[in-house]
Amino acid sequence: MSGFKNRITALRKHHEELLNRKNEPLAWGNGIYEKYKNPIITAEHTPLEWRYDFNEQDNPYLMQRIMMNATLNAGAIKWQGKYVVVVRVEGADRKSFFAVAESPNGVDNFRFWPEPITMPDDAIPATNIYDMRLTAHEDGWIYGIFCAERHDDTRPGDLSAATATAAIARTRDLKTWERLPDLKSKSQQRNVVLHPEFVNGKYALYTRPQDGFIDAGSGGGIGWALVDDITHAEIVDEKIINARHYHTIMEVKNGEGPHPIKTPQGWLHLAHGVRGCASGLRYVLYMYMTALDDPTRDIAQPGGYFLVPEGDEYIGDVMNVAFSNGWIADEDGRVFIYYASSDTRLHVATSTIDRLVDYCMNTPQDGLTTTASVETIKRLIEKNRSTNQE
Ligand code: M1P
Repeated sequence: MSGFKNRITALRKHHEELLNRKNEPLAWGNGIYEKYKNPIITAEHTPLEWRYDFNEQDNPYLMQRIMMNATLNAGAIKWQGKYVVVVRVEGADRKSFFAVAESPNGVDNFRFWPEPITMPDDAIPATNIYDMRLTAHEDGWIYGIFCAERHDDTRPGDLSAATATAAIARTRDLKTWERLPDLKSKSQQRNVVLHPEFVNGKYALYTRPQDGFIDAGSGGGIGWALVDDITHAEIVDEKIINARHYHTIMEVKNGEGPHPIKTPQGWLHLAHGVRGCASGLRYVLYMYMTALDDPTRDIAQPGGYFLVPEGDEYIGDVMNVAFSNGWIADEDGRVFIYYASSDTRLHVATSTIDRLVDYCMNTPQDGLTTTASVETIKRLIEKNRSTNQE
């Protein structure tokens, strides 16, 4: 065998070892969920055929012809018995695209399907697309809502000026996608998510109105809007259902994660909150619950964060970021939470519906002042004094 062929064999062996690597939960978590030893999908998990030209004449040095930079913010769905994620893959050229990867167990052995998704364009093509939320809606379609980013042509001299719009597509097989017109909204929108059920006979959207491409500004928080026709979706009335507050983990921005999970006690929501600090923005995950009969009515808001970057998760393209737009609630009550760290790689944390509802219902709310926090801690200490712990 030629040296070139030997090198390909070694490359494929190395890649297979990575893809087949077993994952295991980390010991000593917080009791709410388990994090895992390894990220589930990294740029190195992308198929070799996407990166190498295997023709010896054309690529005698066996170079990567196309490099992949990151695999992050994935939508998720249980599909034909498999745990399926629609990953935001970012190439070395900074363009993100969507690609499907599946696993037999939700925590390891993720493999990409052979080709990335070919997503049709809207009337005005986007420069970049990312962060798909998947919703198997009761109308029978699987929807993907994602951010479409375009240059802000009202600022021709500024090459960093961009606009964020919610793009909508739907599919029946995760392979062929029908693009619907982008969401019409007075403000820019990112982190828009489709609720899985009709509400008053209408499609319901979680929104995130924002003043600019980065700045949520006067947007107020996570919003809610009903839409008559998803094939020509337009926000007419929008109300804030999960507001931001001063000196909290979501002081600067927040955004709905995946669509909420329906439980007997209410809708279970996962979201991200952003605050500023000397080293930049810090993105963490938090949870809240809303009423079954009115998904806009808050019934539980545990204080503080639910999940943050830890250890190696702090390091990456955009430091200090935990972000999630996908989770899977299994038939047996297990929940697989897919989150990305520092805009670089994808992880899983596992829990159960019961644990997450318990977390939401029994974690003290944020009292919004130090005094209130200390009183909350003292109440727990007092409770423990009167509890026999043997
Ligand atoms: O870089 C962190 C995240 O920033 C954006 O989220 P948000 O709109 O809430 O600020 C998104 O670009 C997201 O993809 C990214 O992970």
